[in-house]
Amino acid sequence: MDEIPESHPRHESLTQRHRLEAGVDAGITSRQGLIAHGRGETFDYLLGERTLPSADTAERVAAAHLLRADHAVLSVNGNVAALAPDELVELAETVGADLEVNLFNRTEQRIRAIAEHLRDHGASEVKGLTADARIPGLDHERAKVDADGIYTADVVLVPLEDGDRAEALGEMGKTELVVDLNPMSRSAAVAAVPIVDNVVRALPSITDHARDLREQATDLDAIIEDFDPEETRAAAERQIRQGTTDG
Ligand code: PTJ
Repeated sequence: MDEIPESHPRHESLTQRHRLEAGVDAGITSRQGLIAHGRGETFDYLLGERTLPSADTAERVAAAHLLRADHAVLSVNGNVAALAPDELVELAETVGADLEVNLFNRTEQRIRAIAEHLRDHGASEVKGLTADARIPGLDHERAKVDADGIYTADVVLVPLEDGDRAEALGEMGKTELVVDLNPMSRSAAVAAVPIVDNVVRALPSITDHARDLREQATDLDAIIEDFDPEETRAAAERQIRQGTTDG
């Protein structure tokens, strides 16, 4: 990463690519993760590589859900682990959530590498290794979860999700907070709180909102009830299709 000067106009974007390359080399990120990132980059470019006001609102609502939860879990895949390990650990600590590794291209080796990576970045406990429960209705590897983690959580934050599991978690009655740069994705469509933003910006923003909400003893129920998930997706879609700035 040293070779990209900070003054380079694509510095942030190139840094993210380097993190993912390093993630693949370290056995954390899957090669498919590089393709998924490329898709995300396109949406991010069209969104102006910034947090839209509508996404910021969604991030505040996500913070409210995480603070109000009985048992919140942040689901971790190979992309988010490579892109934002510090931010994941900080958010988990701030809102008292568990971190659980849950992979689409699951191997024991990758699960262990990601758990170790998160511990290197300060996580005290990382779930996902036990995998003693299954999400009903899913026939791929993402169904494998910890009984005392995602399986029993009431609120789950799922960055860069695939639509299948997003739907299955919703059917289990969980409140899903989905970070996905594509407002038209199935995951965003089924989420209680779709956050159309880059996970690199979304996680620290949720943490900041959680601190503010707690400091100001804000009424969490009111924030959550006022939120319209369709409107936040529509605002992002308008930005992408028309380049309007009312997002
Ligand atoms: O680590 P694994 O094995 O669990 O695999 C993770 C990936 C991401 C490879 C897997 O879940 C996958 O294939 O995902 P999809 O179906 O390609 O969906 C990824 C979604 O995330 C797409 O809608 C992208 O636009 C979006 N996305 C990509 N990068 C980012 C992003 N959203 C937010 N922040 C990003 N940095």
